[in-house]
Amino acid sequence: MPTGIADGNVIELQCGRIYQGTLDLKGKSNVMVRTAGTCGKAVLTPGQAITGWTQYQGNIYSAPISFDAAQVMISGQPISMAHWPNRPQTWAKASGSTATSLSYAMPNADLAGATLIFKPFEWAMEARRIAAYSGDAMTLSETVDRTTYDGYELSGAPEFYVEGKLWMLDEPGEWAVSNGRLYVWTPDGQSPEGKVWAAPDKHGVEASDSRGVALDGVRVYGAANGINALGAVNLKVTNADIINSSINGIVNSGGSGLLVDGASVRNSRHDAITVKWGGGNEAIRNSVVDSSGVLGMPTNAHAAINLTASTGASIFNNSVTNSGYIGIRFFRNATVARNTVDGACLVLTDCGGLYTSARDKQPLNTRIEANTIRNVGTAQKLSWAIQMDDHSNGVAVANNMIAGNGNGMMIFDGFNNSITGNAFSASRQAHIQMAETSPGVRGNAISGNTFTSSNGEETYRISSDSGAGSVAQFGTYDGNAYASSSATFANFNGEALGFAQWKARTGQDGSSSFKAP
Ligand SMILES: [Ca+2]
Repeated sequence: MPTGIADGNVIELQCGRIYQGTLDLKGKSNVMVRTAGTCGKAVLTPGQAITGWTQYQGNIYSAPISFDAAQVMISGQPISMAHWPNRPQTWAKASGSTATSLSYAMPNADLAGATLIFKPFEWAMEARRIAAYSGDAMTLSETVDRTTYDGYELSGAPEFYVEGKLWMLDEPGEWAVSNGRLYVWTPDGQSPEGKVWAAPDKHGVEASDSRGVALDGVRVYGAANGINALGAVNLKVTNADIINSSINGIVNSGGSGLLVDGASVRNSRHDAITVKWGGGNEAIRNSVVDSSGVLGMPTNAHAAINLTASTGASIFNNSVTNSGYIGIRFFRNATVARNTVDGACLVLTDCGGLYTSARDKQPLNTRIEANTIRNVGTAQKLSWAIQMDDHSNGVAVANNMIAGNGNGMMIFDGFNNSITGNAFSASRQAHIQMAETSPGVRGNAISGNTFTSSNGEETYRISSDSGAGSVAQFGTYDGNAYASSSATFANFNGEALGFAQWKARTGQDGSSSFKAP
């Protein structure tokens, strides 16, 4: 692994070679790292092959390991840290909890140093380190990794599981470390010899607080964060593969000007590309983001591409598939265009394929255009291809293809948005939902869209805690082409309306068409 890199250096890595460790670019300026030659991307990894396996008991094998593993892969595919309970149960239900303890009569008292994962909400999971266990109560210490978890309080009787102890290794596809040995039960039950790669809790590239660092044509494999770049400005990641990250693929929280172009980010335990705070002027384009937040046991995720508070992002031409929670999250002055989001909300719910919100109620000035969004939360009530949450306003949603999702879109307490030229079909529950907690959904224009309803779904489901009089002021509807065989065209604050009733009730859709699908 190159060391002692100076500002302005160009680092050429040899093609096809594996560099073991963490590439340290912390605080550097204007460093370029690239692969030289055409024999394949140079590989950066903090991990290594593990050899010398002997049978421990049954299908469980063990081998010496010189570090505390954070991730274990068999033939390139991550397997799960040993956990209790196993699937399909997945979760146990606590008998009680306080802010620093959880009560449950566990099957084994060896829990000190293990990790508790619990579900404070349907849309979040939390982790705590277990310091001790006695009298049917776990004593909990710190929140695990604040960039990945949010620090929600423990209370009531939440669902939980525990992971990280050898006694929990009791089914195929689990691993554990104990007393300097790695224990594995491979998915096929065979000896792991020649197939195992394990990695410590270390990053592939450490580029925090750097300026103008560029990584081109490299492969980062089996790291904690593939590229850890907190506070980095103008980080460029081009033509790179970031595979099997035990935390996230690229982390640029607190930075700005991130460019990701032509990257492949696969198998990220939580998020693929995340700017959880700060940020600005990101360009994420032409990249493939697959399997974020879906590996192994259920875990927390924010979004496969997560730009929580960024202004000025452009997110173009990406493929975002198989996301545990949100596919792409963005904020103000953003353009989100020509992306495909296929399969999102696969682990958590109350979730969107695309997500934005405006808690400050200021205009988002954001465009969502020509994206294809499908298979988002197909079995859920609280899932939407496009979720415009908490006072979203000033958003143009144009020419998107929205098919086969739990719901097409949601505007929650939002106003002054335009929904134009989109094609909605095969929603499980409704194509467009709008809802408010107090009068505020106003000025939304829904025109020139096509809606196909062949599965009994409602075209509109709109409601207000303030009653039907407020619902009537949500927006305007015109020039739409509706094809519906559903018994209910619109759910108007709980009132089931056919198309003619909808027109009579609202005075809208005067120039829209309606037919059977
Ligand atoms: Ca287990």
